[in-house]
Amino acid sequence: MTTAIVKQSHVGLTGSIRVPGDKSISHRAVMFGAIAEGTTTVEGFLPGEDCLSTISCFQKLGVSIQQEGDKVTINGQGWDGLQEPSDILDVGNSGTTTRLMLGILATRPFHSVIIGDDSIAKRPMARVTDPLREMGSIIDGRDTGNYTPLSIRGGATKGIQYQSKVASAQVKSAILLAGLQSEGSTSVSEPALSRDHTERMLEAYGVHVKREGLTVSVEGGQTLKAQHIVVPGDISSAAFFLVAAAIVPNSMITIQGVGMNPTRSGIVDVLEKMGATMSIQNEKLVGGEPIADITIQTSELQGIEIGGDLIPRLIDEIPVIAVLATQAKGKTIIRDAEELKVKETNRIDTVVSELTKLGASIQATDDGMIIEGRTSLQGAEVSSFGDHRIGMAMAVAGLITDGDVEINRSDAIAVSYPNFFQHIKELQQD
Ligand code: SPQ
Repeated sequence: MTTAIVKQSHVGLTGSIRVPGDKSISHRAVMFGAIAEGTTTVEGFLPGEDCLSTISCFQKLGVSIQQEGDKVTINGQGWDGLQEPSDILDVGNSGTTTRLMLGILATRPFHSVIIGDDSIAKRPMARVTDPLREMGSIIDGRDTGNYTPLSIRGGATKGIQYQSKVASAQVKSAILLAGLQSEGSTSVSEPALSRDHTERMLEAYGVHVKREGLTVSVEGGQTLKAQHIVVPGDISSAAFFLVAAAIVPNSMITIQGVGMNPTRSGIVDVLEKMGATMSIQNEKLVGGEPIADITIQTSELQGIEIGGDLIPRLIDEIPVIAVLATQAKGKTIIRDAEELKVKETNRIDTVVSELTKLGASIQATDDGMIIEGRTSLQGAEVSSFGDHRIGMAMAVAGLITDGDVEINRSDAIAVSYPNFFQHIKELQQD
């Protein structure tokens, strides 16, 4: 077990960093390149463990992929270039790999078996396997196909009009990917808009995607053409440093080239609503995704209420928003966030248990949490429980605790941010 010790920062965080490439976009760049015709090149790819799992799965499916740091080359041979794997497809800790790959395999006429780590084995897959079975794919697994290991034999599938109960980009993407090689048209409607990287990137790969309000549809029989993809900085990774700079005294930092897709930028709205002093510069479009530089400094913060359609726009940032809320005056209420229970950990439980150990006034609710600020936090021994976002949220808290925070299982951070601790050091030295 790896343990990281984080000490209170006696200096403010200053300077400028560029966070690693967006995890959601990196996965999609590789997967779509693998089913496209021709050579796709990716720059700004996130070489985190989750995205490396995606590369390894598609290599096992017969696709030639070369990766060196943040550069990837994928020699796609179209949909038919995928071949029956002779080995199990191991997704590691990655929910995105599992669910999107299921959507791709749903129409491939061969057999595959998908496994992952202990955390993946607890994450519900019926939200994807049920609609894919409805389309005609043969899928089985533990609990009749709800949990890994999963086996899938794709085949002649038919399009569906699917009404999803959850706002989930993974559900939406899996069904749309299957729809691309199914008979007729396929549509997915969701209760609130989830991240739209699949829609944007499929369009970049030459696919016709129709969007109407909360419904996205595609026609069957579509192929993808190889592209050059530039991956923006991951706003979910930037969030840890935006919060750190807002709460560590005497800080002022700039994060360059951050993805500002409106379906992901809820953290910026929250910081603004809480009263953070921040500015956004150099806004531009890169490969169909908006990016910008964000400057933020130590701020006086107020508690707020967070819920409704804002939740899918910041779902992965809630662990670090909880840390932020401990330093805001008054109450912060997070509601409508039941989806937190089915992430790498039950993030309502893990956030509440670990922040309580640091002395936060925080209470779990059925669909979120209530945090009372402002509290002085104390050092303690905590765990990431194998969840990268819990590990990094604890490290950010450790920058302001009186006494050290010892984070067990800190190696989980490499899932999405391999150079996280290096970036903390750099901002402490500027
Ligand atoms: O890939 P994984 O493990 O599901 O990763 C997480 C994360 O915190 O990094 C969630 F645990 O992000 C998901 C996100 O919550 C990535 C994602 C995507 O790339 O499509 C979509 C969201 O999940 P969902 O279930 O709402 O679609």
